[in-house]
Amino acid sequence: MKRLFKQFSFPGGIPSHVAPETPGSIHEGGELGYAVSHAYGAAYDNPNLVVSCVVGDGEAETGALATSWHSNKFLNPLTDGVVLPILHLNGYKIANPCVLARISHQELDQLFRGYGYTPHFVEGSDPEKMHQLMAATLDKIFDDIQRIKADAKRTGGMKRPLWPMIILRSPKGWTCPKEIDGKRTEDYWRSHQVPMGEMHEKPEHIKILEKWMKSYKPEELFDKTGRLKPELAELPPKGNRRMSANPHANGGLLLKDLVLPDFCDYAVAVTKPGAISAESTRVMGKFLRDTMKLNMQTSNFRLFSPDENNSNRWQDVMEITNRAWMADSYPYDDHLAPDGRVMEMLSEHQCQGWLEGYLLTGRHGFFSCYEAFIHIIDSMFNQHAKWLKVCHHIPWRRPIASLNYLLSSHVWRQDHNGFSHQDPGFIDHVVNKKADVVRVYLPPDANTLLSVTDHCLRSRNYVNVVVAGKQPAPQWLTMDEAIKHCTAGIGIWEWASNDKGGEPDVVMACCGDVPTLETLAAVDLFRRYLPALKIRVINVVNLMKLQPESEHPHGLSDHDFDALFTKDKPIVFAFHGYPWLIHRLTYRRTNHKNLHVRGYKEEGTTSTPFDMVVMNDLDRFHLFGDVIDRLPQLGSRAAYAKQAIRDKLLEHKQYIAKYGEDMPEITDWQWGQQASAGTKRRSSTEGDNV
Ligand SMILES: Cc1ncc(C[n+]2csc(CCOP(=O)(O)OP(=O)(O)O)c2C)c(N)n1
Repeated sequence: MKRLFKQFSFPGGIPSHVAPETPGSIHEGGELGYAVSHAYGAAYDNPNLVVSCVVGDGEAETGALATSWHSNKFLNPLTDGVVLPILHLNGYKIANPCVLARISHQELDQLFRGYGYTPHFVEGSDPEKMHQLMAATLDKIFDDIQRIKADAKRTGGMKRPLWPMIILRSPKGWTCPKEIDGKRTEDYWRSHQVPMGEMHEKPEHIKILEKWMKSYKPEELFDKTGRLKPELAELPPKGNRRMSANPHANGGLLLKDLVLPDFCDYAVAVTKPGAISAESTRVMGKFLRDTMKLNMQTSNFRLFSPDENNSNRWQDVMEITNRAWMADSYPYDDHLAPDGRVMEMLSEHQCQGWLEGYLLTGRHGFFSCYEAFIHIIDSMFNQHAKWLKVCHHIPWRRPIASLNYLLSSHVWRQDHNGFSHQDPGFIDHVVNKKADVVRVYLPPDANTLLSVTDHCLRSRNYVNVVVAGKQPAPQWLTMDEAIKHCTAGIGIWEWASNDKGGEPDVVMACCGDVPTLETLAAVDLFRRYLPALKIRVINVVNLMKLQPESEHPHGLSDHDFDALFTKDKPIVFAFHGYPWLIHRLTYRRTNHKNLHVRGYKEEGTTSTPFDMVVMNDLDRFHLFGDVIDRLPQLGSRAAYAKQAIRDKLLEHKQYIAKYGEDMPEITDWQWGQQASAGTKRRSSTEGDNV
């Protein structure tokens, strides 16, 4: 017993909150707000599971928890399990009363009926009576659950049931001393976590503690040697029926590999670099559609999005399934059904919480989100990444499917939505986490995105962040090339470089679809204006390749890094996100002093796609100028070219002010062709709801 107590919240022991170390848990108790959405995530596609979920009245005040009551509109009584929320009104948080504990019974009752639940109140402070009341209420609730399930079977499960919930009102710090040092403690916020301290200074506190502990009559529970009495040890369930051994709470035990189609079957037919265009995420959507199809039988794959599934171009998935929906529906609704496998609610918290619950109980999923708004769940990502990090060191925790994000509708193509929708900072946040947990991919085209997607769906115990655009964009690599490029994660694009067999004058690196386009367009300008310049083009798909190998398992060795980026040549690096991140990842590299990074520098508004890159100095003309500035040896030859380019920028501004769109020589630009020779490209597909 000494050992048990000593390890609790003790250096080197176990945390005071429920944590990965706690058998039977999928839910870290530290950061409040996610209990109900985790519970629903666990219940989806687990028709025989009842997930009871205790919610503190303080936790119930958080934004994430407040929205999560609505999860019942997405729960199918035929194919999903049940969540039994137990709202615990103990009246107080750390130092304040709780809102839900201080509204009238009627208001409370109506609130939860309004959320679609049937509340059962269990209220009081006499332990004996409360135990009986709770037991009787649970009996009634489990009968109701069985009846609801049977009704659903009989009627086809099209109607949303009013699921039961419990509202438990009991004193905070129930059965602790009523007062300590003359101050109200039981049934008050003072009982939160540590009702008294100063055990060394105040011997009377030891006395209080002793009296308090003895009030539980340990002599009735344990024998003289401190062992639990056998008749009591008999009471809990056996084997996997024990809470701690429930396999749902160690999801890897239940995890089945996804059946994946061959991603090469979805390849965009690239005959030569840049000749055709495609919407990368729409191509990914076709692959996900068939992934969905192949796993319908096992019901272990879902997609999650805050109302952006189609906007991010995954609509082909609707050929196979629908959006989950148990609320009212109308004949003209678009792909809503009780058994839909696409989870859409306008709450990033919900999508994240549901997906975490779903993954932690041994299933698979993908979350698609506008890049700017994924920040809403920064903190939830933190907690999941921490959970995974700790699990790496707990041998009995079996690997679970990775948490996969597609961040689309990204910073560079928020033409109409403007500044509010322009923020590529989630990746800065993500790379703070342990290298053995996070992966960040920026595939430059559809074929690389397919290869990355396949990889993410097969991986385990990671958080994979994939950033890819949804608008029509030039396609660079054949599937063969894409696989090689993604396998390496970084590489020289030979067809775009002209330094083979010698030394480059400059390295032009790019990471992200739009920076890749602008880099290649800049290289094209050099072909025209300064063809003798030796340029090496490097593309980065796997951002973590830039880190030293000592920092990240994907990191390039210094030797390989130097071979690619040279030890002394200027590097102009066009990056999708904030430029500082590239510096952060490469500051130890030999040639860091020659690294000049362009990226998003918080300049944005409603404008054309090309103007977005111009505002942030990431456009082909600025990149061209950057190279010239770093190669003084070009001398006056370059001065004319630079002037021509400067004039282009002025022309661009005048043109967009007049026509509201980019110049044809920008939109129709094709790699290796004269501007006029290209066919008019469609630069956006806003018809698909922006
Ligand atoms: C998101 C978040 N904000 C703040 C805290 C700090 N905090 C820890 S416990 C607590 C009060 C919780 O009250 P309640 O949910 O009613 O739980 P109780 O301890 O009363 O059962 C707070 C604010 C936290 N853990 N998580």
